[in-house]
Amino acid sequence: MDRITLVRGDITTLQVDAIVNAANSSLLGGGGVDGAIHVAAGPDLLKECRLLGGCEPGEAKVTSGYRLPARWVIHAVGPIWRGGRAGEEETLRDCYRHALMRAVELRAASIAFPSISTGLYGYPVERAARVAVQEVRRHLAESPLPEQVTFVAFDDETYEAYRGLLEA
Ligand code: AR6
Repeated sequence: MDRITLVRGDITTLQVDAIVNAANSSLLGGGGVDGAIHVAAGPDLLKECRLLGGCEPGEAKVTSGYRLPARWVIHAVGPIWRGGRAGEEETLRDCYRHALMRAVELRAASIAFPSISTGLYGYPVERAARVAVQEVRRHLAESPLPEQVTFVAFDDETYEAYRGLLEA
């Protein structure tokens, strides 16, 4: 499907309408991609996040992108991996689904996703990539927006997991 692209690199540099943040439920910043997004966007991002009242796992909330090339940040909260029997897959699916719903509401033509939950939250990369690709494909089959979805892999393992699935 040519509406899906895979790139390696730093999501904060991408010129897309919206980037997705792998946030925590406080929405007040953290490490990993969340930290990188807050640094790149500048302090006004945190000010807006403070007004949002947090976010439940599986949900997604929108802010402006401030100093980022992206116009919006869609903050999604993934599940913390607890072995796989605590509803992690369902919560991860909800994350992608709700982030894509926010993108449609914004009429965003392009969106980029990091590999939600597979860093500090410990979700196995291959399993998470399968969920991400399935949910994005499901959404695109039913919706003209966003026109383009980019998966951003920050390391080789993530890149290879997505490459295998997207070539299949
Ligand atoms: N661009 C793209 N991907 C990145 C970047 C970047 N600049 N930096 C890291 N990654 P993580 P999580 C990758 O830990 O597992 C935060 O503290 C990273 O290599 O950022 O959902 C939050 O506040 C990995 O593949 O997110 C939460 O507390 C992927 O992004 C917690 O971490 C996700 O790793 C969320 O943990």
